[in-house]
Amino acid sequence: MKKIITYGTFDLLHYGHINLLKRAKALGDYLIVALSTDEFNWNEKQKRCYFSYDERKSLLESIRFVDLVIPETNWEQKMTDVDEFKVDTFVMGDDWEGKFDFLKEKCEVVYLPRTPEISTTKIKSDLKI
Ligand code: C2G
Repeated sequence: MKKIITYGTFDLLHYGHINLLKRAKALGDYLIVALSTDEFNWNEKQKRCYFSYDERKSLLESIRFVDLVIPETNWEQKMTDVDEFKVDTFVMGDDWEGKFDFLKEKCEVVYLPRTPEISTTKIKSDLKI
């Protein structure tokens, strides 16, 4: 079984996220999503989520491409996650191109093109939230 892992906030879940998860799953048989906790988002990414971790987790778990959701609580956990879950491929959108190449010693690293026209920031500004 080929195991894939990806990381993110996935707040205001939209089709750009779904496109990423769909393509990530197509690279293997089992997709793990490491979902940024509310604390990690605020402390490390200065992102305040609209939906809580539990709400974002339940949304992701309802997506047929997603097999397991685990918490992302720090930047450093990727190296241990890859070992602990016996991951074959690490996937991120190409806005992160090159940032996680250190994982190449442990697994395949794939950066997929982002869906260019959509983002949570755009949704919020379009809705004037
Ligand atoms: N994404 C995409 N197209 C978009 C928006 C997002 O392909 N229009 C991808 C991103 O490239 C990322 C994933 O969807 O791979 C999740 O996006 P975010 O929730 O914005 O993730 P981010 O805040 O970048 O957190 O340790 C890594 C971080 O947790 C990534």
